[in-house]
Amino acid sequence: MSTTVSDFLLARLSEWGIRRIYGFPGDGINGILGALNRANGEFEFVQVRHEEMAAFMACGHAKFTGEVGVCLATSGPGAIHLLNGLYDAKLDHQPVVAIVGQSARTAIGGSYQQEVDLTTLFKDVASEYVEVVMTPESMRHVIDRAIRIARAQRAPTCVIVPNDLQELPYEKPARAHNTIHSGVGYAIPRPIPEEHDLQRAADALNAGEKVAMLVGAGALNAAAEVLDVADALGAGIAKALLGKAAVPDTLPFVTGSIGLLGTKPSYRMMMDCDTLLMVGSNFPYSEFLPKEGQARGVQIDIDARLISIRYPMEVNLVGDSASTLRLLRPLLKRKQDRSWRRKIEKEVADWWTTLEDRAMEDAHPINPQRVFWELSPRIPDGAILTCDSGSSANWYARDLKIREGMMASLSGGLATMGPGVPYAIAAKFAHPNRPVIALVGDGAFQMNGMNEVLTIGKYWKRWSDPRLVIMVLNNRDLNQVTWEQRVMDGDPKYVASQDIPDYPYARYANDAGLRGIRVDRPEDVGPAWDEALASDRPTVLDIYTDPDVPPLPPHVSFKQARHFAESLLKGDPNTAGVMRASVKELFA
Ligand SMILES: Cc1ncc(C[n+]2csc(CCOP(=O)(O)OP(=O)(O)O)c2C)c(N)n1
Ligand SMILES: [Mg+2]
Repeated sequence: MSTTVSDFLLARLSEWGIRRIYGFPGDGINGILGALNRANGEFEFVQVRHEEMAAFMACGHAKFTGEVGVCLATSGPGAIHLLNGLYDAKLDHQPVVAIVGQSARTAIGGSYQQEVDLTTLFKDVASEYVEVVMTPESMRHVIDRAIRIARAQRAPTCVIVPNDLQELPYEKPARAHNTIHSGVGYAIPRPIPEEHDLQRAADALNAGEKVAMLVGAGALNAAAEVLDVADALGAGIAKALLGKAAVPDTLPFVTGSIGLLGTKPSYRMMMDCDTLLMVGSNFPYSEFLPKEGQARGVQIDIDARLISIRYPMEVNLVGDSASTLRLLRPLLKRKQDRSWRRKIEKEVADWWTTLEDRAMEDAHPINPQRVFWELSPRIPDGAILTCDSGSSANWYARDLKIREGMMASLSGGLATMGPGVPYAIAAKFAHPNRPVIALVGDGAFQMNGMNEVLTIGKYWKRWSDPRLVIMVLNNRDLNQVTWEQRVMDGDPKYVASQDIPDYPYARYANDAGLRGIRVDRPEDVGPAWDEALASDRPTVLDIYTDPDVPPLPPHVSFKQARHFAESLLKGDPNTAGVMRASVKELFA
């Protein structure tokens, strides 16, 4: 049989180093699936339960490997299902290539079954590159460009392949006018700023007496350089959510997360600093940064579009974080006065004590903070952690002590529910020898995580280390939003939108061939983590937690406190429990 366009597509993916494809079938991609079948196991096709999960997995793959993630879906409904996962990749700047089927070229424009205007559909999410492959000859440059642009722009791109084209014989472009002759390969550039701009940055940083650093996803591969510069500057380091694993939480001057899910020492440091050094972060909430005019600002980011948009920076350095910091370091004078650093370290130490006290506070039945607190010392070396959107993101951000050599991620920019479990699956495929822990809410688990447990059941025996623990924060509530209704809007909990069905997740896991552990007593939380992390198979930890413990911001404004009090007066159904659980934290 001659090489079809689909065979060629796969050969090209292989030349680009792609070995795994997350997807779900349909007749819009049967030509490609046939070629996958013929490829004799050269590709690992991972079959998901829903195409959105394939996109999340492709994004997770990119996050945990730095490589391009690839997802494959059929035309019409399959393609539409990918969207949210692709937006997750777009907003977190991850290279993902979506390959989708389309109606046959002979039918396009004919209101045919499953015909959707896919170019228009993907135009926004794949704004860097979305193309329909029109002829066998153009497959080569379209796939080459989709991959290269995804890498170069750190963005999702989309290749649309009409189903009739998939089975045609492949033809090389002729050496003629109107043909495109592309090649494989991409070398990551490491841009650096001009010397005089580095000097201006150093001057500002050298003049400061109270330097605060904020690091994000762009600092994930720059830990040594960040720590070196922080040492010279006597600075504390706060971390945006996606930068959780950039520097370890075990260091005494790391103030932890910032923002609504942040810590008090991060907040205090930003309010008191006279100089701000931001590295690789697009952290959105300006109210958690210094007041305009309070601090001199220096920012390092690889993307000039993201420079100086959260705080008016004095020096804007466009460059690779590690390389730029390495060049900056010799220009910095080590601060002799370490009193600012000492003050930060004292606040960090006090804060960890506060967090422990909060975690050990009684709740009904289990304080969610304790779940995360007990996990910290038990996280195995080299573990990969994922988290979902919901109240668990607060405790993940604040309570979890990340150590060196770990990776951790969640949906930062889109903050979508649902990626916790699919990211964890992608982490296991990418690093089958590393333990993976997913921290998800019961709402997110019901939304899609439960379905993907079946995917885990299908594949886990391929992983050399079978440990994948999914911790379900079982609070029978869409708790994060319930608290937002109370605190931000002063509304009581709207039961109709917030209560979710109670369900025995541990039993479900057992039925699916995994291990299920149900925990409903605080003293069992630690041993349950031990058991799950020593298990010979993937485990669902179903932990029955108290929805009345408030995931409050580190500083609660007077307005928010008043809203909160008003919501209780308006007859919130959880009034008694909420009062009991939160007075200590809120008004102490
Ligand atoms: C797809 C999507 N839908 C809705 C939201 C809004 N939202 C954010 S957190 C949350 C509640 C999540 O509930 P759950 O997973 O049970 O976690 P909990 O907050 O209860 O711990 C909701 C509805 C979202 N971020 N993403
Ligand atoms: Mg919940």
